[in-house]
Amino acid sequence: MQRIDRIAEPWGTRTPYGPGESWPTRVDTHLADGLTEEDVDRWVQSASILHSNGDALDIAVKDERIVGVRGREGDRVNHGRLGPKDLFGWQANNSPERLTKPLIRRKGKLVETDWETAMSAVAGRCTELLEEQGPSAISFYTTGQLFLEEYYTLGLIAHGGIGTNHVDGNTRLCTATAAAALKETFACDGQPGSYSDIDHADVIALYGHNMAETQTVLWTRVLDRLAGPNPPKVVCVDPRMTPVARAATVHLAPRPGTNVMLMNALIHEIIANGWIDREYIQAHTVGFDELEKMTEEYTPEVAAEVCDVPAEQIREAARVLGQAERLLSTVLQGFYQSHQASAAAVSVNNINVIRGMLGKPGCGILQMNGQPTAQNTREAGADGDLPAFRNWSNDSHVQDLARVWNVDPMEIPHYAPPTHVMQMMRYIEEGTIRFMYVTATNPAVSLPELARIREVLAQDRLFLVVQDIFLTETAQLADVVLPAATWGEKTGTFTNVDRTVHLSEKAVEPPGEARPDLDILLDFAHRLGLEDKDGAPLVKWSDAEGAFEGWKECSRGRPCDYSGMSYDKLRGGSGIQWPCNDEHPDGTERIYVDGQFWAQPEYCESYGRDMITGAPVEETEYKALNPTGRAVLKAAEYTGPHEMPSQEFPFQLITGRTLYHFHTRTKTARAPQLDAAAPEVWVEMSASDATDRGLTEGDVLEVTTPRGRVRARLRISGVRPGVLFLPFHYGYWDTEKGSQPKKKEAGRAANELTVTDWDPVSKQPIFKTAAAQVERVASGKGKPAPAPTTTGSAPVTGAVPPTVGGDSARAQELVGGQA
Ligand SMILES: Nc1nc2c(c(=O)[nH]1)N[C@H]1C(S)=C(S)[C@@H](COP(=O)(O)OP(=O)(O)OC[C@H]3O[C@@H](n4cnc5c(=O)[nH]c(N)nc54)[C@H](O)[C@@H]3O)O[C@H]1N2
Ligand SMILES: Nc1nc2c(c(=O)[nH]1)N[C@H]1C(S)=C(S)[C@@H](COP(=O)(O)OP(=O)(O)OC[C@H]3O[C@@H](n4cnc5c(=O)[nH]c(N)nc54)[C@H](O)[C@@H]3O)O[C@H]1N2
Ligand SMILES: [Mo]
Repeated sequence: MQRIDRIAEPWGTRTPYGPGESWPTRVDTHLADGLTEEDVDRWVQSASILHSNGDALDIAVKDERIVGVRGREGDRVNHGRLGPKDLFGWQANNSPERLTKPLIRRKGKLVETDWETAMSAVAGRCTELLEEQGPSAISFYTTGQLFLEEYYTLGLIAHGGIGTNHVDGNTRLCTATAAAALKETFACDGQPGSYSDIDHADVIALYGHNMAETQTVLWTRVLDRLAGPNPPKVVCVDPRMTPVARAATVHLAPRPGTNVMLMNALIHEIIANGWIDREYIQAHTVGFDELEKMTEEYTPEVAAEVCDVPAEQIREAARVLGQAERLLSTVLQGFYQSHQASAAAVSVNNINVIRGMLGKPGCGILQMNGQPTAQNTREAGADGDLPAFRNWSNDSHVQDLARVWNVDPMEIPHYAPPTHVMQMMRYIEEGTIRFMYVTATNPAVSLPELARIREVLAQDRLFLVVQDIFLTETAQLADVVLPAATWGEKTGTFTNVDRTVHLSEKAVEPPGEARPDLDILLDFAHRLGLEDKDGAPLVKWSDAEGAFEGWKECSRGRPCDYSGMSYDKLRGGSGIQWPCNDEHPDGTERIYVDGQFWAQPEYCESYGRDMITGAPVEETEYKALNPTGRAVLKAAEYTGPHEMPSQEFPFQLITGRTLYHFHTRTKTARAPQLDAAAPEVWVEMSASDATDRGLTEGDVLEVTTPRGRVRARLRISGVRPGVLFLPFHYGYWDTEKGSQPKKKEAGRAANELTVTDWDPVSKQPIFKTAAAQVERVASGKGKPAPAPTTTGSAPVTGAVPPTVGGDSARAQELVGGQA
């Protein structure tokens, strides 16, 4: 047993292993200072809620408080390991700043109130507007951080009860493109890959995915393969020198926004060299000829020019991908939040499909999720889609859902695609949406172009309900704030990237009067008097397990089939991968085995969209294209990013994450070890750009775009020349002033700068390319930027002290076989 500083060593100790072997276990534990395992009263089963990886863990409880966590050794996902956010993030639950009472706006100010007053205000205003204007006045904006049971209930209330089409999740900002890419290629959401593909792969390709910082435990698995015999080759596509890039066999650092150009060149090379599985293509796909034709002109030389990557490097990457025998591909925000997001992500699918690398150990695609429960937002229909991957443009699917809910099919809106959140903001701006119920998301920091968002959300004619666990920037704009219980204080299930479902049990009571999100939603439904077509209550459950049972029925026979699971079955052992049903009682490791897809016109979730315009494909067109339900190869030509550098704004700005923080930091800033590792915003620039401008590490800069300004210290890092990187974690709730930046004032949230623009197919906002300028406002006086040294933000100049956590950051590691 050893105690490791897991701030200084985020991935912990290596446990090397070889191809086809099982990943050794390593049980990681962190308890509050001074406590040992003997002091713990009980351990309660759960999984991590601070990323999409689904690290299984047990919550340590002492004196009815959470005092730590321990990885679950027997779980298929993490084999006992935990990442820094897992190890330290739980402390936020115990923060004295938690919301403990409902708040209501009186004379312009939020004041404490009781639940009765708060809920009758919420339900009352909703009812009024339904009478005045109808369902089009009402909108819901949820998250990827609640539980499956809560999303399913929310979707039922919004779609089956109120009948509004204005339902979306922050998953729109996050992994709408993952869903879109899977729907384009396989006509259905759901990840083809399994995490155990890492154990078998000989090539792992990461596209715009900084796995080392964003799924630290999954990266630990890759590091352990890299440290073992016959390691896999790693291909990394990222304009920054991330830890993934440093570990890569080939690192391509394209200009932001040029992913489709690069992908077309890679596909061109793979086809030109015959590195394709013609038999598989013939038997299981449609669209190959168009793909070949479309990519014909995209030679490595053409791409080299546009992407500013040497042609020889593109050839080298194509060779590695083309000669792989077991290829695992992963995709995340560097593709999803960049220009031509869906087209780029679909191209990654194309590579695996034309190489016939699907449904076999080591051959997988992970169109990654980011948030812990984002998969469930999508499955349960809380992102506006219909539950259980039903197709809103297939009338028989709508009828089937109406049967499950016992409502009239005409009451379920399906006349048009669901309203995405950026469109909802527009409708609020125009005044047609007048009620927005926000659950577990902080749009006043996370949406693009914040000056506009603040204005939209602060309007008097909008009734804004915010259900959160802290008084966030968004909550400060609300008419009613509802205090929620969170992870560890309520029970429910959630599903990670590789379809593994975990149960997370209630460990302790929530603080004060805070209530589980599910209970609040049930209360709301009852107050609205929502009924089914026989006059019985629409929502037929009163607790999480009841909601799960309802969901099982809704999912029966659909791809994401949970009908074979139960809370009992999820207790004790490992998480279970869907589909889990009579045929597969223990779940399903890999889908799309032997070229079998869920793409049949009658069964599929989606007929797809046009890759350039985003217009939905009609049923008849889809039937003609893909009558027997094969994988669809779709190609798109490259078009340049909308906002290109100019003389006034010479840089390309990208935004993203750091290892130690989660999103708008409402949780991680309240965990001292995590906060100290990256306490303030910074901006990254390459050494050559800094030298050209006479800037040094730590200088205080102002970054400007046509939308706003942000002030941050300079970190000279391995980002490619011409590009600036800003972490998007830093809002203003924890600043001295705690208030939004005034007009003309520099802020610290990256989204002061980002642009109101989205991908035409997935409607995901483009957070990763905008034109920007920098100006030095003060010398750093020798003080370095507050950025970590352990990550993609590692300094390349000057003497910057290494990021360490010290004694309070030591976690216990018990490597398998050690006693
Ligand atoms: N530590 C931590 N982990 C997290 C989260 C967190 O907040 N903190 N959030 C979770 C969530 S919700 C998500 S969605 C995931 C996100 O996980 P990631 O997608 O891995 O994280 P990002 O930093 O947003 O972006 C990844 C990379 O995209 C690169 N990039 C930017 N523009 C381009 C481009 O045009 N082309 C290419 N090829 N690359 C580009 C950036 O340099 C960056 O390194 O992380 C999850 N895990
Ligand atoms: N510029 C830029 N912007 C981005 C991104 C980027 O890379 N760059 N990434 C985008 C992505 S991928 C994402 S996922 C979003 C994330 O953006 P947000 O969703 O706005 O970020 P969070 O801070 O995770 O907000 C979640 C909120 O839910 C609250 N919460 C936590 N648990 C519970 C619970 O159990 N119940 C309730 N009711 N509330 C709870 C938290 O306190 C927090 O306020 O940001 C997006 N915005
Ligand atoms: Mo995300």
